[in-house]
Amino acid sequence: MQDAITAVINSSDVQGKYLDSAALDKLKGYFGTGALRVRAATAISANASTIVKEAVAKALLYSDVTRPGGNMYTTRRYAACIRDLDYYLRYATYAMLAGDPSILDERVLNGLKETYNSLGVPIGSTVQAIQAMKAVTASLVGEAAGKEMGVYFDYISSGLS
Ligand SMILES: CCC1=C(C)/C(=C/C2=NC(=C\c3[nH]c(/C=C4\NC(=O)[C@H](C)[C@H]4CC)c(C)c3CCC(=O)O)/C(CCC(=O)O)=C2C)NC1=O
Repeated sequence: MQDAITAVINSSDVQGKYLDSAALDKLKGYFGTGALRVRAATAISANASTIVKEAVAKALLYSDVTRPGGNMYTTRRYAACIRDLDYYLRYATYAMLAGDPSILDERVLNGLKETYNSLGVPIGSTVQAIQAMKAVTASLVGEAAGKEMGVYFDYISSGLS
């Protein structure tokens, strides 16, 4: 896993140089949003189950996936779906705190699309639910932090697509 700081330092180190002004600006931007990131993570962790529940209500309930024959039908599969959304929310929050998406590649997206395809989990509906979490989260944490979280929800969505 990388974060915004190690990413900037590694790329200077590869060139054997001190941080140049572009690298320092990146760090300044990251440090400047530190309090915002921590505040957002606090609000998200306190409201995680509500965020997931509202996203499910917006994107999945009363659609084909919850009807008999749908991939969320039966409590076991419904629970697996909720658990997956909770993973996406938690890992997007980690990535937002780190300011870097690498944790998503390593711990969430690696092999996920293949698993979903082999189990018949519909990727389109999953992406709709992730996008609904993005909207619900933004309304909870406000515009600036919502935009930052949106980067990582979008990263998961495009990694699945
Ligand atoms: C932390 C990283 C991580 C991820 C991301 C993860 C995902 C993940 N989701 C799975 C299943 C599943 N995922 C879903 C999800 C859905 N079905 C729908 O129709 C909805 C659209 C959607 C929810 C948005 C369902 C229903 C299953 C069970 C499928 C089955 O067993 O038939 C499985 C197969 C094994 C299992 O059932 O536990 C994995 C590995 N596991 C992990 O360890």
